[in-house]
Amino acid sequence: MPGMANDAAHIKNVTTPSPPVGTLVIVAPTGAETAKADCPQLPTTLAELVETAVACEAAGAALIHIHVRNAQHLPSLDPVLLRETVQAVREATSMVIQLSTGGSVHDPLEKRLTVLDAGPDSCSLTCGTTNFGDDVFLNPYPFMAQLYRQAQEREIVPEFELFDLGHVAALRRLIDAFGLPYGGKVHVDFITGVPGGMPGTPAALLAGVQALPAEVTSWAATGIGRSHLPIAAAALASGGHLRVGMEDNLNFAKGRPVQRNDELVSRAADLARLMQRPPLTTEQARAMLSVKDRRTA
Ligand code: KMH
Ligand code: ZN
Repeated sequence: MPGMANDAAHIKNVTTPSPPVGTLVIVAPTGAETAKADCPQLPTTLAELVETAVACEAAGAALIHIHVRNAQHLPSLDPVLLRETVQAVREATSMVIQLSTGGSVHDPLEKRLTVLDAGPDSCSLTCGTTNFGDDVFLNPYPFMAQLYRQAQEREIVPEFELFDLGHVAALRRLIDAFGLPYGGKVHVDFITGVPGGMPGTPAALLAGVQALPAEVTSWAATGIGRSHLPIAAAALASGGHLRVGMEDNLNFAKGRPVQRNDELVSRAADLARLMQRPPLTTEQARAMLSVKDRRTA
């Protein structure tokens, strides 16, 4: 090319920002919405959950987002079950353990705050009320503020769950009011495709990403149901991390139900490797999120 000083210089792109070197793969294996009777392979017992956690860690997941079920396989915020679960998963894996404070749409706000008593490394913190199918997932600002403060005091790293664009503004308000979360990092997760929340499209995801406060240090995304793969691809292409799991998606492909959570983790890990952003190890994930090491406590 005329005027080109060095033959290869024109293919050395120095104007594109480098993406994060690795990919945090989060697994959400159970959730609160699917009935065991409808999906017997859903991990609902402690033994099933621990087996799932071990398999997902081996497949590349570094953070597990946990909803606990009781002996009847129903969603539960029982403090004993929560403590036993945290302890068992902590003994069996090195994954960052995140407890859901969202629970099910039927859980009262006061009870959702008590989840922190179980001593997780991380907790979900949804940044606003959302229509959730025919139900309402309630997250009024005073509840969010209380959860934010309590997580700071207990040195638990929140993952800010954003179901809608307005949730980005609520995150801004929380940071302005209370400063940075414990550890100084701000990690968010876009949950797209919930009927009532932001659509599970790359365009909606990228609108959210562009609106994020400057304090955000990492973001992940998941798409519910059939938006699972497009959102994973869009997140990887845009510098985001991934959440997968049966909480969000019960079909591996059309007509092919998910049998095990680690199938979804393996596919996400493969995609991440293909995009030159291999799955983060649990130690890398702990450093990225600045979680407190509770493993020897
Ligand atoms: N089960 C949903 C109503 C969270 O874990 O924090 C709420 C949810 C979010 O799953
Ligand atoms: Zn959840």
